[in-house]
Amino acid sequence: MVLLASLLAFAQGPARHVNQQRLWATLEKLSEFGRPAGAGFEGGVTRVGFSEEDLAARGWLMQQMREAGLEVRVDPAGNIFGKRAGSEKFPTILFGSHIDSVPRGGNFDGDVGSLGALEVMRALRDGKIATRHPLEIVIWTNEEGHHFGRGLLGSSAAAGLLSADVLERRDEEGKTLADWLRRYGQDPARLADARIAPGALAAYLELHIEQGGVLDESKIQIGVVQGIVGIHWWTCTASGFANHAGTTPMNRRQDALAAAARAALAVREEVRAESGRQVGTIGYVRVEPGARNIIPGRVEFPVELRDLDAAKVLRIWARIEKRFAEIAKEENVKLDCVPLQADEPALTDTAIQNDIRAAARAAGYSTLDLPSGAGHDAQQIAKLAPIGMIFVPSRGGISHSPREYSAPADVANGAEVLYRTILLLDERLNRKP
Ligand code: HGY
Ligand code: MN
Ligand code: MN
Repeated sequence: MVLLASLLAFAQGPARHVNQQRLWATLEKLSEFGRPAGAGFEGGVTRVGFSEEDLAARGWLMQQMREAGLEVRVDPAGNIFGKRAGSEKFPTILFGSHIDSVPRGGNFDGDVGSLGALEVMRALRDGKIATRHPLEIVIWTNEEGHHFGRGLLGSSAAAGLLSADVLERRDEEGKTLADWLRRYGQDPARLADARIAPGALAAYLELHIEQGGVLDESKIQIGVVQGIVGIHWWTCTASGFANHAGTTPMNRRQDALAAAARAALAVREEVRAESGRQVGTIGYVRVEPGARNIIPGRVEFPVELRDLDAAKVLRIWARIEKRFAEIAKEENVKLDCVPLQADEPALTDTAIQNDIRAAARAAGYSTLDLPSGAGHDAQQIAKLAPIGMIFVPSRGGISHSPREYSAPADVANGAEVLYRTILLLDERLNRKP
């Protein structure tokens, strides 16, 4: 009997330190903040940064962090931190993610890394584990950038990458970032104080769902992230002339939507014109005046380009701009684009990649090295400290959708690898030669 039990335990791999049930129950609880009416956990969530739902979720999470014995504080950018002391005066090992979502998103993007970090802190407390380095959780503000066209907002502030003018940028409701920060109880004038001092961090780790289908298809449990793509955003406006749809002959039109439609296809062609994994997207069009019997006079649309190579993105953009100028001339409209955000690609630290691989191996999980096509706060924190990212499988590779899903065991595996990687880092960093 004993032999059978130990054989079974061996087949299942070493026991986890983190608690799968507790972590999953916490994910389900968080999903209630922003859950669509009548839906269950699998119905997705709308909890965009700075919304009422986000505000309520933040309050609940801070309470959970306090109950886990952490010292909680909020910085002037609204980033939430929860600290656990170390035995030495060493820089902090920071880990976390975000809890804001895209509109009609899922309950895993950001939540897994945030609550996985909380579970690690709970497990360390349960096991009475002391570390040499102080450990700190972070929940970054407004990662998705639904408002103001500024994603990675909190981590950008922490890395000193925000220009002061972002405070006066208005969202679609006419509110400025300064207004929103006041709602978070912060003084916008102090935004620059959110900057984390150079040398304050020993390392930054982020656990996240893959948001692509590689791990799921290959049945691999843990992804070791090699690097995170750069993300460039522009806002473009096609300005034509709104006129009667029945009386304006086809050759006399200045149709802003026709120009925007051609622009969308030009973006796709230019992105596809080179080999590689670069991607380009036009995520919405706002058509004015927006009536069946009026020729569109004005159309706003964004262009987003991503790649691990920033030079490639700029090269593709230069070709797109040329195509837009040709389209504008042919359609007799104005087509102008202004840059909104450019977040650089970032490579993860190779020594931390090794730690993540070793942690996964020790826990009995398979691993695969892969790049991240999604943006993450880690790419901003790479300016301050060596970073590492742990991915877990996303079912069907679906994300930014209510159908986003990762299995409870996969989520717990990721948290276990986070737990073990933190302890490996605590061991390896700041050792005297
Ligand atoms: O848009 C993104 O890549 C992200 O999920 N923040
Ligand atoms: Mn996302
Ligand atoms: Mn995310």
